[in-house]
Amino acid sequence: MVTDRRLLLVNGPNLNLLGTREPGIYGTATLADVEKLTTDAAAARGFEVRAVQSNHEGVLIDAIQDAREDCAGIVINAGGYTHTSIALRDALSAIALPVAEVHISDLSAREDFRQHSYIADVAAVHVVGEGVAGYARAVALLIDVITGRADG
Ligand code: CA2
Repeated sequence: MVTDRRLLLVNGPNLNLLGTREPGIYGTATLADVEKLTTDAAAARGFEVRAVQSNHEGVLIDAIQDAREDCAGIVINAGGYTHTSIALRDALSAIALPVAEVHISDLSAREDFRQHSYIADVAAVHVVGEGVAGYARAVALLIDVITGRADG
């Protein structure tokens, strides 16, 4: 049985700029819109969301470590750290909670340096290139994993 019906939503560097620049790649929704749609998707399944966005790697790692205490899973768009941060990957691996990796854009259609994710193989769920709606799908798939309805 799941006792902590709470998810941690992690958005990494520059995602605070959503809706202000590069709408052709990232759309027009703001970070507040993303946090609301994620919260609504979780609420539909009886979960709450704690949201964190930071441009600082250590702040993200602290939030991930703290999730051990009271969260059942993590939805993460690590932004550019996806492609660079072994430390973030180690934190996700260490806490042993199910992870859903989300990317707004279709990484497979972008630059070579975006083709590798250090997070991919510690995540049970991957939603890539579905715009911000992908956060809602990631929540649904992650909750399926948490509640044992599927394995990602
Ligand atoms: O597609 C995604 O969600 C990314 O994680 C977004 C990251 C990028 O480094 C990854 O390769 C893919 C960048 C987030 C930057 O977000 C901005 C939003 C609006 C304007 C400028 C940047």
